[in-house]
Amino acid sequence: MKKLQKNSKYEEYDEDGDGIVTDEELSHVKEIKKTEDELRKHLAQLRMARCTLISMGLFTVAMFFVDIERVKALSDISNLFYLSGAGIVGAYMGTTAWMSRK
Ligand SMILES: [Ca+2]
Repeated sequence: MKKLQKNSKYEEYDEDGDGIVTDEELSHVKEIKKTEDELRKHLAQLRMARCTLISMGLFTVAMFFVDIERVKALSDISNLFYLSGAGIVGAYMGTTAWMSRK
């Protein structure tokens, strides 16, 4: 019987832990990798949406402590900031809802 080398990177594919990587277990590898990739991607998007929401909140709070003159001068930029931030969060929520439909 063939065995895997010690500490082989393919050891994780032995799903039932009997020390033998069967053909059936190997056939699951592709699926596992795909799911892991999707999870990583989803986590990155979640972080991005979270950071955007938090920074929008912080920006709003910061506006209360800034002179009204400066707020007026920055109004064009802050409008863009809010719109693009809402776009990112909205796109995240939309794609998440659409993906989980499957
Ligand atoms: Ca096994």
